[in-house]
Amino acid sequence: PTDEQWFREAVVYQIYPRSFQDSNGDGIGDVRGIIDRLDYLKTLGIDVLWLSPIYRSPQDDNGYDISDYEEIDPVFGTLADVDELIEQAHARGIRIVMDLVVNHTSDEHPWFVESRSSKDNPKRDWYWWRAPREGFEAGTPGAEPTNWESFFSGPAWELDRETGEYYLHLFTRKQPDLNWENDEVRQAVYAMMRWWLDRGIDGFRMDVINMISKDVSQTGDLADGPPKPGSILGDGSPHFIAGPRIHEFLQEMHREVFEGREQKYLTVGEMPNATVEQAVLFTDPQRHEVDMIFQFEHVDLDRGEHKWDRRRIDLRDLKASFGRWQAALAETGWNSLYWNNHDQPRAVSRFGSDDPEHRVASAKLLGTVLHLHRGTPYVYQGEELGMTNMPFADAGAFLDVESVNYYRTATEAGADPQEVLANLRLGSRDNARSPMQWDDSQQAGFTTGVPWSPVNPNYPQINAADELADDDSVFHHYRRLIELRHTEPVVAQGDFTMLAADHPTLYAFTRSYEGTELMVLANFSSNDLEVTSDDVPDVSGWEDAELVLGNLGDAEPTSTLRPWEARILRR
Ligand code: ISL
Ligand code: CA
Repeated sequence: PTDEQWFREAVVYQIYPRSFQDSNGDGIGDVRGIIDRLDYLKTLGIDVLWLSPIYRSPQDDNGYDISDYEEIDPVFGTLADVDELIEQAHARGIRIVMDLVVNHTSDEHPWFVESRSSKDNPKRDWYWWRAPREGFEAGTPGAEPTNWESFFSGPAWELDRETGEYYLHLFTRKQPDLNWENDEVRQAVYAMMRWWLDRGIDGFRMDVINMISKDVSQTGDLADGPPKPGSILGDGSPHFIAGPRIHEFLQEMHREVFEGREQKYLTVGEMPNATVEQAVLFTDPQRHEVDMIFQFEHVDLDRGEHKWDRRRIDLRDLKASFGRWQAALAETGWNSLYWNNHDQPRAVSRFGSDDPEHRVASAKLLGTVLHLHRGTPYVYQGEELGMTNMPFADAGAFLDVESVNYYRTATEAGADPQEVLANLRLGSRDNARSPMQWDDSQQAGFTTGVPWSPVNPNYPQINAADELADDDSVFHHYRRLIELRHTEPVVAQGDFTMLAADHPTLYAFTRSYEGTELMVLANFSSNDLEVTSDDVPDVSGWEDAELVLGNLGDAEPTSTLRPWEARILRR
């Protein structure tokens, strides 16, 4: 690949700093903790680290509410620590990608403090301020300027009593949305991005970046969305997802921030609700927007009617989704690949099996399947150990603002608390945010103090120290998958063909590049699975193929895949 496309051969590892490694015993992970664990990451073999936000923040949404983009929050460390992290990572050939959260700031950011101070403040227009709805008294239900529901429950508008106007917040009320229609806002963001690049970082993961263009083109202003069943609130997303100026903004950002620099930076846009058609536009290298996006189709498959209702995923739907994204971005653009992140339940509990009997095999299977797709894989901290969801005792065990708000509003609205609790156990973001399990010492080696979020009680059985010492561990399987991407060109460059689309438990596909062909076969079930050319014609001719990597070690090549077995074959 050209140097421009280096990210095709790269594997990115996501760190949620608050839960990765505490270095000073205050119970919160920090930058020094990351530095201390760089050798672990080097052993795993990853190429890039993406850090969730460490900027100064009131921590209302664990750092996704930023009050100073050019300072590090004291709980995480200092700018000097970050400089050292960049240096130490680079010394090991690891790049650093920072989170860029510019759809909104904290309400404690000086920009917002000024903006809210009066109606004629020069920064008033940097955010979305609107008068109460006509005919309604400020502060009464329905007086919000539009009916949009916030992602974290309740209206997306908050009344500021001082000036009698509402401001827009798609997330918590401490996360006011920036007004990207305002040129000064955009220039301020670009200047901040350049400041970080000059500091030596290697790219950005852009938080909800497809929401920065709000649609004011229809009526000249923000407008109501379709009503949500059983609620006075509505769905505003048609008015802010991939709005009319989104491509213009991203192209402008590229010109103002990245163009003319010697280095090729990594850019990945987080884009809830993005369609595959949009993805082609966003990631077409000719258009100079972003290298790849995080799409949500596969992680929305187990959502029921309401965001929080859960149902078991049908493997056929999962394959149809991945297959569609692989096909659509085959020629133009590029895929990101992920099973989980800090907003999603743990992969092995959700797509595999966290039953002790199958956990290791299914965690390895999931890694095998994902890393062999065409695209850039992302590993979320602990995924490489097969870390599982948390056993939450009761509603009081949830810490995340999204979970806490959901529990409160849903039960207030009359939902059965047991049902709400069941939904939270499966879907809460807190599942992903329990501390990294480093070893079997107290608090899993994460902290010498009291962790901000409890460690999973299964840490004596699931931890990095044990896995490093065991060549058959999930960790070493991930290490081999990453190495395979680096050594076997077909993994990064090859075409992708999905097979057996209608099979309920077999995930099968081929990759091909310059005369090398790989086949991946994976049994997504806890039963034996017979794979013969009678039921899967494509396997004929592969009977004697070389086993490049399997997840059950001692496999005799037979036509039977054992529970959660995955094989990578080459010919
Ligand atoms: O978490 C979600 C579903 O449970 C998503 O709706 C999530 O809010 C969405 O993916 C946007 O996420 C990003 O922006 C949020 C922040 O809370 C998330 O942690 C971040 O990844 C607001 O900045
Ligand atoms: Ca700390």
